[in-house]
Amino acid sequence: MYVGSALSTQGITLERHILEQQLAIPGATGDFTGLFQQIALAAKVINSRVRSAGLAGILGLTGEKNVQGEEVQKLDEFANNVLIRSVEAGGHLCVMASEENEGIVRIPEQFPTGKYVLMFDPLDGSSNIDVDINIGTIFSIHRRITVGRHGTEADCLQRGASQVAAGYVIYGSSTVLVYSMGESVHGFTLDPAVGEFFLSHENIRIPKKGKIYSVNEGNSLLWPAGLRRWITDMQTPKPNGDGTMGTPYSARYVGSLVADFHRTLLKGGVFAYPADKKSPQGKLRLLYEAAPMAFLCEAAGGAASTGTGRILDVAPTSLHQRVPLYIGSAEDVAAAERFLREE
Ligand code: P6P
Repeated sequence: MYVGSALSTQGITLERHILEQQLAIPGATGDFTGLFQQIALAAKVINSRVRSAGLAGILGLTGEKNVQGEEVQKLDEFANNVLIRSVEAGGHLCVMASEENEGIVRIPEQFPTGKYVLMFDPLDGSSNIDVDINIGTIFSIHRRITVGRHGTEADCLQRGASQVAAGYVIYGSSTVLVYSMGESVHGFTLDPAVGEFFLSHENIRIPKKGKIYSVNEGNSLLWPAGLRRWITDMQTPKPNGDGTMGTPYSARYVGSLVADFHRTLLKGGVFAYPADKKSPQGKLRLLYEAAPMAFLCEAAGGAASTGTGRILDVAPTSLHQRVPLYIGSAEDVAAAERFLREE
């Protein structure tokens, strides 16, 4: 949703908004604002490259593989480098982790370190780059729990409930940055005319119940019976209670987590990447995909579950561990958990 340059005159910038949010947090030092500014700068640079990728001939594969064993798209690599370079010198971080890096990303010796931990998926949904489908950047911020100049993997392996902030940038029909510090969720649309993010979605609240489900039904033969019964239930019209029949849920699936989650956050409903016979832990990564999205969803009044428990309560054991994900409107996620219990 691009509302034109009206934002540029009356709009609240991301920086102003974060400063105001910071003022509400006792003891906040402004460190946060600096870190967010660096993340926003990286988003603008990535956005610029994503928008011109087709012209710049950087689509397609570099031929190398990332830690997930997936072909690394040139844009993936570029986005990863931009994010790391944008934040490593600011003195706000003690350690980073990225989908594109097997181990932790250390702060170079020439730079100061700080009290935060940043984990990210630099360009989620990158397999959609060549077909011009929305992609995104996802980030998660924790406070460090170790002492010493550099952070360690232990600083990264914290429960999602201890995040101090999380967010994503969706490179879609417009470029929107959505973030939360835990209490509320806000969206900012990039005004390309001035290169600033302006408040466009204040205090996002997800509907308690929706009418859209989002799952890759190509995997349905691999699903447990309870999961199939859940999907069938949403496809079945229910009586309205006044003698008329309701309508079934609609199915929407982009295949890009940021796009499917952004729609779910704004319109309600549920997105799921379940565990199945092929992926016993699901496909999505806990630390830099499921946990930040769960943080945002709960802050907006929704829910996020592994199918049997709260995503934000999962105790991580490795940087790239996968987790099943059911996320969206609270009543829809609760229904999924009910059907999964009925194995
Ligand atoms: P599938 C993109 O590759 C991604 O990691 C997420 O963005 C997306 O939700 C999921 O995988 C799609 O996976 O198996 O349905 O193609």
